[in-house]
Amino acid sequence: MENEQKQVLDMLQRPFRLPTRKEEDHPIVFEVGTRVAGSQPPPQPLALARSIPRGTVFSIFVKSHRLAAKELCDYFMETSSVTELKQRVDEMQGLVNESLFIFALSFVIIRKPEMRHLRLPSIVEIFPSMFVPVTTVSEMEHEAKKSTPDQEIIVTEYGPEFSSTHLKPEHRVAYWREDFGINSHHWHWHLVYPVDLGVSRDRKGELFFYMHQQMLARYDMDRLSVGLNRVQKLSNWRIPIPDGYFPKLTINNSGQTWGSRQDNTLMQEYRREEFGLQPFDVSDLELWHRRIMDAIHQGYLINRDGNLIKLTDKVKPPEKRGIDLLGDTVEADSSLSLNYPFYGDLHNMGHVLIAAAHDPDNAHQENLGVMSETATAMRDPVFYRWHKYIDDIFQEYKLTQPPYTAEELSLSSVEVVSVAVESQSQKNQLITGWSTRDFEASRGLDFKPDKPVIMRLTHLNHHPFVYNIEVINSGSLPKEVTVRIFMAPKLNERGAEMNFMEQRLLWAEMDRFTHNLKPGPNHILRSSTSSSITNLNDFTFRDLEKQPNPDNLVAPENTLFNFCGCGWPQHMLLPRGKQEGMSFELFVMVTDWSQDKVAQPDGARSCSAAASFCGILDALYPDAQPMGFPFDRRPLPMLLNRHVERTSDLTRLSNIAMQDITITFTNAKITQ
Ligand code: CUO
Repeated sequence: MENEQKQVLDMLQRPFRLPTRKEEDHPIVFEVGTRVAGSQPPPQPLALARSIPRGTVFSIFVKSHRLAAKELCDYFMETSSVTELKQRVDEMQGLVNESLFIFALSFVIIRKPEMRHLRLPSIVEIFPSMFVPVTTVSEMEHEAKKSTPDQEIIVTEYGPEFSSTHLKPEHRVAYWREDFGINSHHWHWHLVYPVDLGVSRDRKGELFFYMHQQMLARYDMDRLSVGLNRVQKLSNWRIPIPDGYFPKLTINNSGQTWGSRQDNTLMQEYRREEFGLQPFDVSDLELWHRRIMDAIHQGYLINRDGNLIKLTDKVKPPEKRGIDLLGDTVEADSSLSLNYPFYGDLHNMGHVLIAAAHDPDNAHQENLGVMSETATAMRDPVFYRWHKYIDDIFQEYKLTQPPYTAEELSLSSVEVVSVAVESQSQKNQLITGWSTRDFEASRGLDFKPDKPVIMRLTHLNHHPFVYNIEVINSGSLPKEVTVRIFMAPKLNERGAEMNFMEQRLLWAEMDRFTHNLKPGPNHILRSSTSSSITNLNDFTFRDLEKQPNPDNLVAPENTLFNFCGCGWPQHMLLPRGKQEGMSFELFVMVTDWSQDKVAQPDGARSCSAAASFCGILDALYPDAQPMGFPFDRRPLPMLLNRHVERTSDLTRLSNIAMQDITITFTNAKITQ
C-alpha cells in the first residue's frame, strides 16, 4: 500500500500542473473566471473556492478569499483518511487557484488529528517562484533543457545580491527581507493562526501582536547592523510611500508577475473589481484607527451588543487580556473581533490597499503586489513600515498598563551570578557570515526533461553557540524556574546608549525554557540550536522521501511535527552585526515556574520547538506571563529605592543579569 507520507508529497508537488482526471470521472462544471459577486447566488457547490481564478493572486488579507479558503478547507476536513483526502484533492486539483489549493491542503494536514504524523515539505519547494526571480526560474529551465543525458542534476545559485542595488539604502537589508526562511516562517505562522477559518487558538490575538513585534525588533537589529535607522511607522497614508519595491517574482507558470510599486507611490482609493470588495480608501483606515485609539484611551472596546468590554492585561484565565482582544480586533478576524462592523479590518485592508497602490483601479491590469501574500510580503520594505504602525497601536495600549511591580519581577531565592555565550572557544564573541541551502525547484515547477533542478539560495548564518549561565538557588529545595533570554543592540543609531524606554522594543527573544535548579550553585548550559523561537525542521521533499519508514513517525514525540514546523529559521537567530564587531547586550531573567506554568488540557503533549512564536497545537500557550514580559510595559520609576533609567537597572534584582557581547560579520562562508 502506498504510504500516507508519499501520498501527501504527491498531492503537494507541482501545484501548477493540469488535472490528470478525466472529465467524465468527475463531471464538475467549472466556469472559468467566475468572481465572488455580491448579488449572484453561487452557481454550484464550492463556488466560492472555485471563484478565484487559477494563476492569480490568492490573498488571505481579503475577506472573500478567506471565505473561499474556509469553503475548501471545510470540504477537505470532511474526509477521514489520507486516501479519502486524496480523492477530494484529485477532484479539485486543477479547478481551484493553486495557492488556495496548497493553503487548504496544508491547513487540513496540520489540523486533522489523524494526519498530524505527516510532514509538510518546505513551501520554498512547493512555490519556488515565490522565492526566486523569474530570471532565475528561466535560467533553471534553460539549463535543464540544454542538459546532457548524463548530467544528473542542475544547480542554479541565487543571492546574495537579491532584487535591488546599493543605490537604494534599503537594499542593505535585502538579505534579511528576502530570506527564504523568514518568508516561509511567515507563511507557516499565518497558516497555523489563520483568520476567519473558525480557528480560535489560545491567545491568538496576543500572539499576532507579539510575533510581529518580535520580527520588527529583529529587523531593526539588522538595520542597525548595516547602518540604517530603525524602521519608521507608516501612519500618514496621505503622502506617498518613499520606497518602491520590484519583486520580479511570478505568480503562476505562465509568467504573470506580482505588481511592482514605484518609489513615491500614493495609496489611492481601491476600485478594482476583483475580490468583491466595495471601493475603500485611506479614510476607512483612518476611521477604524480612530475608533480603536478611542477604545484604548477610554479603556474599553464596545462589542456588537453595545456592551463595554474592559481592556486590561490583569485578568484571570480564561478571561482574555486586553492585548488579546485588541489583537483579534486589529488584525482582524471577523468572528473574533469584538465588533468587526465597527472596528473594521484595519491590518488586513492596509495590506490590500498598499498591495494595490500601483494600480488601484486595475487600469493597467497589473496584479496586486507582494504585500497581498504571506509568503512574499516580508520581501517588501513597506511591510515593516505597515507593521510598525500596527505595533504602535498595541504599544499605545501597553503603555496604559501599570508597570510590573518589584514583586512581579523578582525571585529573591535565586541569583543569576553570570551569563556568557561561547562559540568556537571564544567567549562573548559571536560570528556571522554566509551559507547556502539547496532546494529542489523541480518539485514545484515542471522542467523538461524531468530531472532534479536545484536552486542554491544564499542566506545569513552564524556559528552555533552555547549559553553558559551560573545560577545560585539559595533555597533548601530544588526549584523549577523559567529562564528567559533576550538580546538587544547596546547603542542606537547615534552610537549612544539607550534608556529603558528606547531600548524596550529592540529586545529580541532568544530562548525561553524551564530548568530545575538544585539547591546551591547551578551551571546551566544551553545550545543556541535549542532555541524556543526557532525551527530546525525545515524539510525538503527529498528529506521526507528518504525517511526509511515514515509510518514510524506516528511515535508520540513526532505527532506535533507540522505545528512545530512553524518557527523562526535557525540561521537567522542572530543579527548580522558589523564587520568591525557590533556591541549587543544579553539579558537573562529567571522566574518562578510555579507562577509561569499553565495547566494544559489532558492529552496535550509538550513540544518545545518554536513554542515562543508559534504556541503548541491543541494546547495553551506555555507561559502564563504576558507575551514580551518583562519588556512589554513601561518600567517602575523606582526599584529598590533608586530610579530606573536603563535596562541594566533591573539587574539590581538578583534573578536578572546582563552581559555585553560582540557580533562580528565576516562576509565569508560559514560552514557548520
Ligand atoms: Cu503577518 Cu500583516 O500579519 O503580515
